[in-house]
Amino acid sequence: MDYKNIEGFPQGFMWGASTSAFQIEGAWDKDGKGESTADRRSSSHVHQADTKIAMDHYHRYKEDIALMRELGMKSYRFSIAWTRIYPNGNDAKPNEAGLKFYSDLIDELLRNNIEPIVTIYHFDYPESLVSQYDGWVSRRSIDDFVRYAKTLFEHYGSRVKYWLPINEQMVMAIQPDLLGIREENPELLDKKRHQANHHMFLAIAKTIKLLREMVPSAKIGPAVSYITALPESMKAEDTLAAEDVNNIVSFSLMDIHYHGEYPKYYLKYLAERDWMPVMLDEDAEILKGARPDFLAVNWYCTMGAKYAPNRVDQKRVDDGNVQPAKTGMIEPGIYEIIKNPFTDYNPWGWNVDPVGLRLALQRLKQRYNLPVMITENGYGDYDTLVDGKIHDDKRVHYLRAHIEQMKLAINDGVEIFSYNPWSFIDVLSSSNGIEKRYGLVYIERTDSDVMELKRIKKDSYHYYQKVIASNGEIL
Ligand code: BGP
Repeated sequence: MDYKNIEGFPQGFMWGASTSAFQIEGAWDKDGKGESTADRRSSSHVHQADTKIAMDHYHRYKEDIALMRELGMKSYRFSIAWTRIYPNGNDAKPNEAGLKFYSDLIDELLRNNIEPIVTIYHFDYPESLVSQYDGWVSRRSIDDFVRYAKTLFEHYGSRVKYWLPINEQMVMAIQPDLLGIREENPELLDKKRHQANHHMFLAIAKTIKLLREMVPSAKIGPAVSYITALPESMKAEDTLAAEDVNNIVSFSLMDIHYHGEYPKYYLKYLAERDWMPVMLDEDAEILKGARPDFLAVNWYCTMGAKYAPNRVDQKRVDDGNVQPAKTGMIEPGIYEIIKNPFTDYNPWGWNVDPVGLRLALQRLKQRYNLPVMITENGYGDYDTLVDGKIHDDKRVHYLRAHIEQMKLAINDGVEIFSYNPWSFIDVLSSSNGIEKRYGLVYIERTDSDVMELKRIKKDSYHYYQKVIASNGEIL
């Protein structure tokens, strides 16, 4: 629907930006830090930058926060590396140096009037827990996660209001190498990844209840990879296929958190494939009554879907990338992901479809009616330095178009209270090293050469600065 009168962003709207620990910090084994699955995974990508130095944010966080302040950021969404706090994931005592690093970081943000939004765990699971007991596959993982979260609430609970327990749990269940699950047998791998997913649901529910006891004024919500699939045609079976993608990949997770139980369609999906995890009697009680305060959504693009008949010669196909539903991916009997001919694509096959964001936000309102913060949204591209500048016009276009649609969604009645595009500075992409850049700030380095790691403001930085200064009036 078009509007004649458009109301603006609410006062106090939190304009921010996002990063995660392993993608920017570097100092991967400094001051007692242990190895994470993200460290190991990145060093296996031989021609890509790894987590060892990354963007050296660990040593340059003050310089980075000064840039945030100059940009006008009101919030900053970052993650804590579990292996800085507990190098082995479950050590007898936390690592004081790790605690101090994040304490200093939070203080520096607050001094600069930037609200910290903290992801407790973003793709960087302690390797030691994988060796000790197969990580999330074991039920022991639940208590270790909750104990780690408790340590964070004890140390930072009085200073951090917004918490996100686990980033994109469903993506990790679809790409289980992110969880450190290394299993050759495909049937066993499927069992393990769904068992791990169930344990993450329980861990999040317990963490939400714990935060309510320890810091009643704090707010917590899951950080979800939110996919919006659109049907290829007007055939009802294609619409159903697109809805199935949305349900299986995104809404199942939000449904479980919101209702405190697995929805029937998801139970059927798991049971029919023989992927049902082991659930104990007590699990129903654990899941109940842990409704989040808000939804934190990572939303990038739409994708096309059509019905894929269940033929014997068809197998589940994906390309091993982190994005959970890529063109060509098939779930026989459910859907096939197809290219959308109406939209532009970035060089990695992610499309630009801003109206899809408005649709996605409307659906959240209809289904959950919870406040929403956007914790990721951004454009990955090869950026080239020309005369010391980055003219990232496509990223500026992407941001403008998505902010416009977010504004319309607010007019539609969706309660959105924070926007944190991905990413503040260039980060290591989860699968594509540093060549796939997202930042508002360029980091001068390549995959093979660390260079000086100079911070250079891109055109998108200057654009977003004006957006923030006008509270979204100048787009
Ligand atoms: C999300 C992750 C981020 C980030 C982003 C872009 O799934 O939460 O960590 O990596 O996607 O993905 P990529 O780096 O693969 O381009």
